[in-house]
Amino acid sequence: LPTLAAQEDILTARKTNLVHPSMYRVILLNDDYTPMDFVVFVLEQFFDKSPDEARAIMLEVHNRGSGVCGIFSYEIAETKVGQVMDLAQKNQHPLQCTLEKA
Ligand code: NFA
Repeated sequence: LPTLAAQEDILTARKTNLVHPSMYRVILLNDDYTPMDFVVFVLEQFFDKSPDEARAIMLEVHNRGSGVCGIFSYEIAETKVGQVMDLAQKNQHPLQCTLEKA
């Protein structure tokens, strides 16, 4: 039978090999031209926010300059940034969306 110390070493080795994915905040930035309703639509459509949540985040961005849409793994965060930037460009709005490590 392995000693208690040896069993703990095995458990430690297993835990050490579990790499948690880094998480990233998706951030919306304020501008003077993008319509408020467009920002609310983006938050409902791409970030699964309720109408009230979406309006609160939109107003936070409008009043404070930026706001957090959600926190995701890198791949999901990058996909959401792309979706927001694509829709903004298609509608000729200057809305900016970016990520930052959480
Ligand atoms: N500041 C924009 C306006 O007054 C609204 C806005 C909110 C834009 C959040 C970008 C992000 N029309």
